[in-house]
Amino acid sequence: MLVFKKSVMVCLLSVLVSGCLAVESSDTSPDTAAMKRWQDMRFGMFIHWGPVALKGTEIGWSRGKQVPTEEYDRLYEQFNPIEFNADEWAQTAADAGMKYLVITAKHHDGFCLWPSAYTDYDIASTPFKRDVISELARACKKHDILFCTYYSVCDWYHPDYPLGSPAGRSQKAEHNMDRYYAYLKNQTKELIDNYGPLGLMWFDGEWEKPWTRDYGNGLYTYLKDIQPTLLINNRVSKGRHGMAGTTKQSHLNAGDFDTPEQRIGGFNRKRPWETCMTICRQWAWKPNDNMKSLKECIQTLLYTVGGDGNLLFNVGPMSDGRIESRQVERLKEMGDWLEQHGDTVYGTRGGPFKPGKWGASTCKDNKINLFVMNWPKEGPLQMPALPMKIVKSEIKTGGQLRISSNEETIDIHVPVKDRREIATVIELTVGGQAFEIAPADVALYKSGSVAFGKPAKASNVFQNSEQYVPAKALDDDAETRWATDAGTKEAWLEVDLGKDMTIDRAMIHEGDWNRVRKFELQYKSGSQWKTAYTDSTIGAEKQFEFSPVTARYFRLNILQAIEGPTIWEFQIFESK
Ligand code: H79
Repeated sequence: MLVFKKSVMVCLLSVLVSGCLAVESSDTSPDTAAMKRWQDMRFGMFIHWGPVALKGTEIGWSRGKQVPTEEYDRLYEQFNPIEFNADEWAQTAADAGMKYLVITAKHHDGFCLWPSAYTDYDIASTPFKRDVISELARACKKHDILFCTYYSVCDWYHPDYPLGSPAGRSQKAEHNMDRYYAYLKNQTKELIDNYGPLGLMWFDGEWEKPWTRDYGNGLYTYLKDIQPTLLINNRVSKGRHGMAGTTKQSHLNAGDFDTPEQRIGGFNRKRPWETCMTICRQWAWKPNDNMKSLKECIQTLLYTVGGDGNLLFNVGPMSDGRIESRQVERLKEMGDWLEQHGDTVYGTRGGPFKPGKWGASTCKDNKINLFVMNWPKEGPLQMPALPMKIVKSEIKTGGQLRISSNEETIDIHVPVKDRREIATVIELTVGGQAFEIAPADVALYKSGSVAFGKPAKASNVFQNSEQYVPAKALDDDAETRWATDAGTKEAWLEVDLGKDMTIDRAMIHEGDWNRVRKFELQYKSGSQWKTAYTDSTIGAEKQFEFSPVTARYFRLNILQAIEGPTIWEFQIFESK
């Protein structure tokens, strides 16, 4: 009891003194200039490399699986990448239009790419001996690329770290987490001291049990004290929503940005984020791995920046030290595109038109860049009207452009022959700061639903992910959805039409999920919800009519579901 009281007191005091809870205090928010500099870069190179390249299996994860642990842990004895040329790697990144680089100084397998004073399981013990991290840091500096390191907080090799394999299937006999934590602090400090200042420290492996929020938040403040301009990802602490990479309780869990993995993050201007994604399938080199097409590569970048995020694009160099030539070529092709259109990417912010099937947009000062990636089957692409005048418009990928606008829409006409396979780039110059325009959805096909693009609320959102917000059911895009947490049996989605409207028809699309067993369509009358229609299942494109009701707020109320319901589209129509 005494202890409890004391801790409450301390909490209250620290709230009074620092003005807010632990990680919200000034020493745990990122350096503003460093954050802006990094966000302006938008595109970086991720490198996963180590002795495992000798096997061509996945770094860390293949240890004790495809490769027996004893064999994996001795690969370093043969690691001799004599073709390694840091200058070439930095040149490849620069030619791709990448502005920063993050390399696996240490992955989950514990091997260190630099000669560490705290372990012999490092590059100095290989036949190669050379300090890869040092050579790369220097080459990056020369090519004006911001150098950064990846460091896994889980270490399946280190005797002090409790777990010995993924999912803790093997435990070490004499582990000592506090001692391991000291090792980890020494090593990360060593990286900053020897190769810093670093752009960012990219942590990973934090989901494992031995890693606690206290360890994470402690490490965060420890490193920020050493280098205040250092940026640190959210995986330093706990609270990551799986591969979506967003952060639960970001006021409690340190971290400067979110980290969606192998997927593009949802539109978010409030919290910085960076998608990490592989150019092939595997993080580490794999022979004949499936490589992404140029279209996939560039569209991934554009959808990411259009959502206001950065892209950290991964290559896994081979065991001889070279990056596969087909990957170098693909990256160069991205660089060629950026050479032409870099001003629409670097230093821009996502929006104001939110990414969707149609494409994505970025903005800077009085310019809006549209990346149109899909067109309606017929007619022009219709964008919602802007609260600012369009003073000029230009098609940057060549050809003809005609724009006609009225109070509600901006119609973008580009003849089929002038539409580009990857993205048709259009620049709009507006009569004000484009970033101040409220972000809006764009529909490729218009349903005519009055709920389209209107403010929405929901009982819950799957992992609080931007990707599954209720707006996704109101965007006339049947490929995006509102999703609820696993195990949800009852849920609602509410829309505010902004004014009273008379509705007598609806279309709800649950795809082939068929999880709903009972639902009702409701409208608000005074402070009460009333039911306009009720039914059992939904399924694909369910259309129904009911006696006209007039209200401003409508909701889909799911009364019974067999699993967390997902709704791809919720459309309601005015009675004619
Ligand atoms: O370094 C690359 C991968 O080796 C590493 N992160 C990228 C940057 C990676 N870590 N984990 N994974 C890849 C996939 C693992 C997913 C899971 Fe989990 C770990 C599933 C359950 C535990 C993370 C935490 C996702 C959900 C909870």
